[in-house]
Parts: sequence; structure tokens; C-alpha cells
Amino acid sequence: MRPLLLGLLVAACATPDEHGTTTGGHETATVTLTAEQAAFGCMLMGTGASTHVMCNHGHSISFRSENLWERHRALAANGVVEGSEADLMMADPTGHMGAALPEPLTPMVQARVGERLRIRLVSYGPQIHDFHVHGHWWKSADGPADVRELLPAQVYDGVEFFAGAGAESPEPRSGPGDWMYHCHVEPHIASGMWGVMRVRPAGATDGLDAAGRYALELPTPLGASGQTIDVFVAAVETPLAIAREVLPGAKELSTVERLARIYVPLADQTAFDAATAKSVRGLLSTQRETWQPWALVLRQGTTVKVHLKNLLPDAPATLHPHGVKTAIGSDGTTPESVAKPGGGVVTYEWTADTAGTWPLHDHARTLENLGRGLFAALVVKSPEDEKRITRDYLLVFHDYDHDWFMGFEPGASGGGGH
Ligand SMILES: [Cu+2]
Repeated sequence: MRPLLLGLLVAACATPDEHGTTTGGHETATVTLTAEQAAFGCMLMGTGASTHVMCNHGHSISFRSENLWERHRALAANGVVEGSEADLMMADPTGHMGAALPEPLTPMVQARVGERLRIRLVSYGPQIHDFHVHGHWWKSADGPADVRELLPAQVYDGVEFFAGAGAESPEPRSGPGDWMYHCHVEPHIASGMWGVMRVRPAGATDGLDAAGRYALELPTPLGASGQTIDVFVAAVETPLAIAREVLPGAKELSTVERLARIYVPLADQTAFDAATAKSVRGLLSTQRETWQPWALVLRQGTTVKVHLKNLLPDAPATLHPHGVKTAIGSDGTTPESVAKPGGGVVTYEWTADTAGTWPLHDHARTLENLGRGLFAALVVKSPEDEKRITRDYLLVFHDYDHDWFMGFEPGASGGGGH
């Protein structure tokens, strides 16, 4: 048996089902993977008679997954049998093959040639990922690098270079184009963990908003050293467009919704007091194309009072910060820092005294809530960071391959399985 297939079957055997037990089900599986499905990162899910093949099984970047198998199927449905790798991977808004594949659902990182770009990486979930970006390298503690391993809950924010140029010089080098970034664990890239870094020509204005920013850039930091500010956020359960698939007989990629649990930032106290699960879900649907995990971006030295409202129907929620100065009752792990489901409110107080990128996540029902997406990131910027970096992005690597996230009962045919 090829190592890839073996790895997938072992992974399938170790997958917890919705009750958290290990399936151990491959001996009794009634379905097996084809070699093609295996090569594209599909997995066997479920156990015994409910065993099924799942191709959008859950390697996502910032809640979004772009499965190469589904892109292959979309090309095939349009008569492109031998699409090149570039056909599969790259966005093709002009549709030169008559079957325009949409831009990947995964986040697009954008900058102009010569602009200093920083990509902050945070990883949640049980698996190891290996970030790689094409055509560029950065200076790491060990020397020049263009890959970086991320263990679960690990952060790396040292990916920094001049777009289309070098790590230390803005002199053009690789130049403009759609460069791929991806996890270098092959089944992970195949099953969704990749995206495009669009390097635009120097001086280009396409894609910039009125403030001169690209979609998905991190927001301007809040607060100031010595200042105390209030921030408002809700935890909500919502269907989220997170992956794509080709429905039987269709010729186009359709977005697929998963039942997610996520943090949604709210504008102020009034919005916070009025927030219901329905109103917060409504807010999300108007932001669908730009939605990404909540990033709390603060200036170094800011003290923040974070007000959390738990709008989940039946699970407790907290916010557990890494890297801040806080008291035990404000760290999101003690009984007084748990917000009860159905509208419970709790306030935390943290001082962001250490610049960097930090995990920020639920710690009330860690396995289930994180598996469904209840995580964020805390970005603390020094004055030097603000001066140096032109374009600052966050990518969150996440494995959501748990049945409970997929929103279906084992044995049912829905949920994106094929
Ligand atoms: Cu990976």
C-alpha cells in the first residue's frame, strides 16, 4: 500500500465521531477510497455501514477551504479532462477555458511590488501544518526560509518580505503575479489548504478601497499605551459558507455551508446589548465575502475590557487569551469567566504588554467549540511594527474534520460527502 493511502486510512481510523469515541471502523467499511480520491485528500468518515467518502473534510484557512478535487470535477464537467495544475489552482476570472474556475474561497493576500508584507500564522486543530509561499523567502531565526512548520496552537509571525521582491530589499525580484501559498503537507493542500498571494504591479490601484487598503488586511490597531478601551464580541452558531463542491449533474462549483461557532465583533455597547443570535447572523450574511476569524488588533500597552455575549444555543463559551497580562478570573478558564449559553455575558480585562501574535480562543468546551471554529487571534503591534509594515495579514490554519462540525449525523448522506 502506498504511504499516502496508508496515512489516510490511519487518519480515518483515528477520527473521533460526534460522540468523541474513536471509530476504528475501516475493517467494516462498506466504501473505499479510489486512488484518485485519495490523491486529492478525500477521507473515509464514519464507521461500519455509515462509512462514507468525504472530500471537503476539513483543512481550512481562516474558515475557508478550496478543494482541488472539486475544482478538477468542475473542469471535467465542462469538458476539460486534462486540466493543468495551473488550470486547477489559479483563479481565472476571464474563463479562458470556457469554464472559469472562481477565485479560491481561501483568503487572498494582496500587495504591490515593493510593499513590505507581513503574514501572521496561527494554527488550531489536531494536525501539523507547514506554511509555504511561492517566489519569496523570509529571514527566520535559522536563516533564509520559505517553509515554516506549525504545531497545534502554534503561532508564527515572522513571514515578512517585500512583495514581488526580496526579504531585505524592495528591488523587484519575482515580480507581480498570482503566487500560491499553501500547507506543504500534500493531502492538506489537495483538500483545501491553499490560496493566492496576488502581487500587483507597483503603483497599481485595482482592488484598493477608498482608504487604500485591500480586503482582508488587518484593521488599524485599537487603543494606545496606557489607555483602557472597551471591545464587544458575541459567540454565535451559524451556517457559514466554508467550502465548495460540484453537485451531481452540475457544471459549477457551489459553496457549501457548515454549522460553525464563531466570534463576531460588535460595534459598541448599544449593538452588544441589542445583539441576538438572529441579528448577529444577519450581520454576517452581509459580510460573507470578507468574513474571516475575529482579529483583536491592539497597540502595545493598551488595556482592553472585552465584553463577551454567548449566543450559542446550548454550549458555554469563554475567551482565553495568550500573551497578555491578566488576573486568573479574566483568563477564560475559571467558572466566573464562563458565559452561559442563550445570552450570558462576561467581561475580561487584559493588558496587551507584549507585541506579537497570540492565540485567543474558547476554553469552556475546547474540543467541540474549537473544532467548530470558536477561535480568534490577538495581534499586539509595537510602534515600530506600524511604521515598518505596509500590508499586514492573518491566516488561521484549522482542521475541522469532526462530524459535529460537518452538521450531519453519521450515516446520513448530506454534509458534503461524496
Ligand atoms: Cu496542513
